[in-house]
This record gives sequence, structure tokens and C-alpha cells, in this order.
Amino acid sequence: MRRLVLGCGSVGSEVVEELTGRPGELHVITGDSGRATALRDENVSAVEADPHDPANYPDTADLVVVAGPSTTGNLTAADRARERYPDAVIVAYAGEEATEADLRALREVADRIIDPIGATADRVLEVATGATADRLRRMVRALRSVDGTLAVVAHDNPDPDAIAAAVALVRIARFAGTDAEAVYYGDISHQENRALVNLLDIEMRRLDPDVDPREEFAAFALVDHSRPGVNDSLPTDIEPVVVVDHHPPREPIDAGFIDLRDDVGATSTLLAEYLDRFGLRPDSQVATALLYGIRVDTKDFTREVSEADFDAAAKLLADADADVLERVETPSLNPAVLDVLARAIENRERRGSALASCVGEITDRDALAQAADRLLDMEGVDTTLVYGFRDGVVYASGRARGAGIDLGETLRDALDQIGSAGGHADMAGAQIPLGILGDVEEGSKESLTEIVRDIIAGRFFETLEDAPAAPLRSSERVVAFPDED
Ligand SMILES: [Mn+2]
Repeated sequence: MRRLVLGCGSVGSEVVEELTGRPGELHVITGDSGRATALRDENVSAVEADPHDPANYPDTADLVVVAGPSTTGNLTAADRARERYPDAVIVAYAGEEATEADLRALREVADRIIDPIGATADRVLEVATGATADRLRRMVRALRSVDGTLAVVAHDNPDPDAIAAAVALVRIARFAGTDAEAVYYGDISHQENRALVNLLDIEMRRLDPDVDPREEFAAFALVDHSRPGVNDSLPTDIEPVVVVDHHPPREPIDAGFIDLRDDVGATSTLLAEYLDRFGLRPDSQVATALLYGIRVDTKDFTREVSEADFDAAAKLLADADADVLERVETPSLNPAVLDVLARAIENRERRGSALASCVGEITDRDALAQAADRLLDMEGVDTTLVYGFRDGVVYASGRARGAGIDLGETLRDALDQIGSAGGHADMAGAQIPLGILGDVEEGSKESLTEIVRDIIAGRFFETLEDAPAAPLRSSERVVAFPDED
């Protein structure tokens, strides 16, 4: 490890002090003659020279710390160092008066920025030495080798961990100066995953498996999986430039840079660590996605969770959006469900503590169960039945709570003769072919609703009047019924 310190203000001195005595070489170039002399007294290789002039630089360096007192001076030195040592990790001190533009310019050339607030030599060195530094350097080198746009590929039908890891790696690639895009094959179908992508405005493009992606992308990075063509729809002869994953590989992997650590619970943990080590503070989108990725993959820190997962989550927490996370986990009601609930409330008929409601034509059968559930919350109601029809069949869903009846039995008694009914004491359902209710084909929607209501509600209330008592142990009465779980 050859380390070079350019400029030596107070932060630079702190860094030098930390580096002294560590294995490897250390060389300091500073314009401050007093400091150079003092360092030499401590047996540090230091010269008094212009830290902005490459003529003074040694031939090689693995790590360059630019830490003069002035922002513009450091910007110049970082620029020159990058030109001279394209593969080195460059850490630059921003100075106390850096503007946004200065920081942007510094980020263009440096791998990590030390901001004056909260910068300690320890943290700088943690990133810039040892195995981690090597990993960072190799990743940056792999990303910089891409000539064109890099596709960051999640596995097929990506889950939150894969989605988050992909957007985070896109961020790191752009930081390394490489154009990148997050992509996937298949669908983002799970409601919560769609909510995540929508609420966070995540840009992730679905690729067509029939088009060779090499027509568009110069290189490929894989996250949360490790082999092209296995769990993604890439051609198998692609050699990725970067692979970051936490699943144990089944076969050896060929890639420019591989980080495969199966002792962590999520790929998001690894990406959070990279962002941190590169000194990239994640924006709220990336932080929220990564935190959610870790939570989902570790089943809220209960499964295959490691210390690294906790560490990453703790760091992400500050930048994650708690409101979005909450909304992702409780996806909004879809309009069809809301509509059925509205009609169920509007059309309710009540007899004593029992309530039945016909919602007419439906598109979503699940909505009946949800409405039956919600109506049970009404004061004084202990039994509900919500029903509607679709494609020539009447569907009914019932709920009971503390009603002293067995609802499954009740529905069987009421409706089994004209259809099929069953379920549990507290949760049951029925299906009745419309044809059996008479000549309904000719009627209007309104009259159809009337007929259905008369028959279903009529039989339901009638049966309830001399309803079978609830069983002592409901488990004895459980009858499998396909519509109720
Ligand atoms: Mn994962």
C-alpha cells in the first residue's frame, strides 16, 4: 500500500498521524515548510513542495489523501492526482468553505469526500485502507471500465432487495462516472413491491427478453443474483462487470468484480455499506428502498440476520422516509374494494344483530370478504353477510363474532340446497348459480339485484332465527371451503 498525502492542513495532519506506523509506505507533500520539518522529525517521509504540481509526485500511489487547508487548492490537487493515478482511491478534504459546486467538482474526481463536519481520521482510514479499500478500488475500476451504458440487472420479478440494490448500484456507477440504468425482466407484481416503486418514484425499466440487451447496453452488473441467464433473462454468454449478491453461488462465477457475501441477510446491506464507504449519503429514495430491502429479506430482522444488516439499517434510518415505508406496508385499498364497501354500507339490511348486504355486480370477489369484515365493526352487529354476483354466479361472504352461532352451518342450512356453502364458525362463504334463482337472464340489473337480494337475504335471516349453536371448539367444525381461508 503506497499512500500519498497532498497538502497538510489540520485534517491532513490528523490523517498523517493516524497513518504513521501502519504497514505500507507513506509520503507527504506539503507547502508548509514548518510542517514538513516537524514530520521528518517524526521519521515521516515528507517534503516541502507544491502539492499541486505533479512533477513532485511519486511514480505510484494506491491511496491519495488530498488534505490541504483550502478548498480550491484541494480541488486542483485532486484533479492532478486523478490524472496521474487513475486507479488510486482518492480521498479529498472539502475544506470548511466548500460550496455545492466545489463539492460537485470534487466528487467528479475523488472517490470519497471528507466533509469538515464529523470528519475524523479514523473514519477516513477505515474507508481507505485494508481489504475494504481494495474492494472499493476494484469496484470503481470495474465500473470505470464500462464504455457506454451499464445495465444494472435485478433478478426476474424483482423483490424489494433486488430493486433497492439495483438503484443503489446505479447511484454508485454514476458516482464513478459511468452512465447506468436499473433494469429487470418479468414483472413487479406483488402489491407491496409495486407500491415501493410507485411511492419512491423508482426508475426501473423492464426489458424485453426477445431483444438482445447488448444492442443497447455496453456492460452488465448483477445484483441479488449472480449468474446471467439463471434467475434473470440475460443471454448466458454475458460476462458481468460487477456482481453483488448474498446468495451462496452454485457454481464459480466469472465477472470483473465479484462481491458475494452469504453471511449477510440482504444485498441491500452490501450496497448500503458501499455507499457509506464511498462517502455517498443516500437520498431518501435510495435509503428507504435499501432499508425496506433489508427488512423484507431478513423478515424484519428475524431471519438470517447479521450484525452488518443491523449496522446498515441503523445508518439508513436517518435518511429513510418512514411515511413511505408505512404506506408501502399497508397498500392503499384498490378502488373496486372501496366501491364494494361503499355499496355494502349503503345497501345493508339489518335484523337484530345480523346484517346482510347485496352489493350487486362485482369485479373482485376478495372485496366481499373485506366488506363483510369491516361491517362486523358496526356497533351491535355480530354477524354479517355480503354478497354480489359476477359471470352468472352469486358469491357470498360472511363473518361472525361472538354471535353464539356457527356461521358455516348457518350458511349451509340457508343456501346449500341452491348452491354450495360452508366454512368456519366465524368465517364462511357460499356460491349460488344465478340460473337457479329463476329466469334472470331477461331482467335488468336492478331486477336481478332485487331477486338475488330477496332470496339470499330472505334465506339468511330466516335460517338465523333458529340458527345452529356455535360449536364448543370451532376446530371440530372446520370445513374446507375454497373461498374462505
Ligand atoms: Mn436478497
